[in-house]
Amino acid sequence: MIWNDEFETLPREAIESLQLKRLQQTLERVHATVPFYREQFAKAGVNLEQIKSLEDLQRLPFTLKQDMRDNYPYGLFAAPLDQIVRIHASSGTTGKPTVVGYTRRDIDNWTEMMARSFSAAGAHRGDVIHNAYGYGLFTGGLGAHYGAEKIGASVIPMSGGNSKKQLMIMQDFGSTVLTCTPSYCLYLAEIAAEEGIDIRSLKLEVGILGAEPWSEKMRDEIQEKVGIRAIDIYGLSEILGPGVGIECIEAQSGLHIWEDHFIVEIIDPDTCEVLPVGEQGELVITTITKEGIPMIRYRTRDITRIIAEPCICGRTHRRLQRMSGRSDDMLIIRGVNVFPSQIESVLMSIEGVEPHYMLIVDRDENLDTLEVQVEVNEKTFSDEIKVLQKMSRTIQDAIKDMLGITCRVRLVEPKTIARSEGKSQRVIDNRPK
Ligand code: DLL
Repeated sequence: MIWNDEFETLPREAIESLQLKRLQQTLERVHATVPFYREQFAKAGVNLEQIKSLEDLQRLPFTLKQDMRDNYPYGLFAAPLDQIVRIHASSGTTGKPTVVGYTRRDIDNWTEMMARSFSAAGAHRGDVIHNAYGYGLFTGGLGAHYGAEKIGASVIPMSGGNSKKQLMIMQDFGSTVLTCTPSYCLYLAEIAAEEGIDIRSLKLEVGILGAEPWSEKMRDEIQEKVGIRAIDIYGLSEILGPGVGIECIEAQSGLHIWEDHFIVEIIDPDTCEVLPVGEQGELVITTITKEGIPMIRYRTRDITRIIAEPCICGRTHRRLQRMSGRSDDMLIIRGVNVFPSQIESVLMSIEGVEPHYMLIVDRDENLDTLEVQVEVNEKTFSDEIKVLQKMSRTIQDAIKDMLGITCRVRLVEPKTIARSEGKSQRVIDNRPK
């Protein structure tokens, strides 16, 4: 169902003229209230009167995660604290977190975007939404929560962790929609099997899964194992939280971006040049309705491409292809660029392999090495050594064929690779920095 027919089906020209108007308002707002942007625009020699078309956005400088860190905690806020009703932060792996603030109107818009997203995924009033995204500084839990309430569904604020209890609640409360990371969804399936619960027999119909990269093959695996339709949802705290974009259940192909709230560009991450529509590169997002912390040309580091073709669902907002990964997670192994999701696709296409793997990168006498550790199912693991050797070989050859890199494959016993209740970590890079 389309939640907001008026805005979700706007003709292209109407979207673009709305974008331009809102962009100009946002630029005025940040220019007036955020010294960082004022300085950035001055340094780039841009005068706001020069921004007369959407193309003119390209004259403006990019904003980086480091800029948020440099202005920690509130330096990029465009509203005084007494108008900020919510603060979230993303932990990051090193240093200070990045902090974001929402005005009441920002929360309303976010809730609207999540309501659109749930509706696009096929959720509606009457659904029991089991929300296993973490509640707290992470945006996943509360972001999904407000949207779920907005559409009139019954939301269970589970948060992550305590997997056996999650399953009990799902069974007893009749959860129909599950929201969590794709890796946690698989983990729940595994715990269910251990507990003797047939997860496919639960009332679950849809999984709204995101917050980490996953492959099309992983989707097949989840749909099959859990007996649900698995929908990809994208977002990032710097821009909003969950709900920046979502797949529609009709096509399950590409994530509609709410273009009345965001302008997307794709750039070449090395040259920073804007690429033509359809080409793959780094996603750059400008927010055009946010008040608390608007972002101008934020470099997400996420790699995707814009799909301009119309979608069968009737929404006119353009789609982004499933993220291949982050440019900073891209491994360069002996000069070859590899995303973990590409290796995942290869692994998932091999019979007997489980969807749990870890990539270990190291350096040996100046040469990069890659070890792929992957779990195999019980049956395969108890097979003769010859069978296992053959399987390692098959995986090695498939990776070589697809990606052109030679790796070492280590088949490991079921359940030996660490499971995650939130975002999974699939790469350990031991190379000296
Ligand atoms: O992960 C927000 C979110 C919550 C999205 C729940 C979806 C569902 P951050 O913690 O700031 O926010 O992490 C954002 O996670 O830049 C991507 O690299 C990655 N990411 C998020 N969704 C997807 C996805 C939330 N569907 C970062 N596919 C982003 C691939 C994703 N990567």
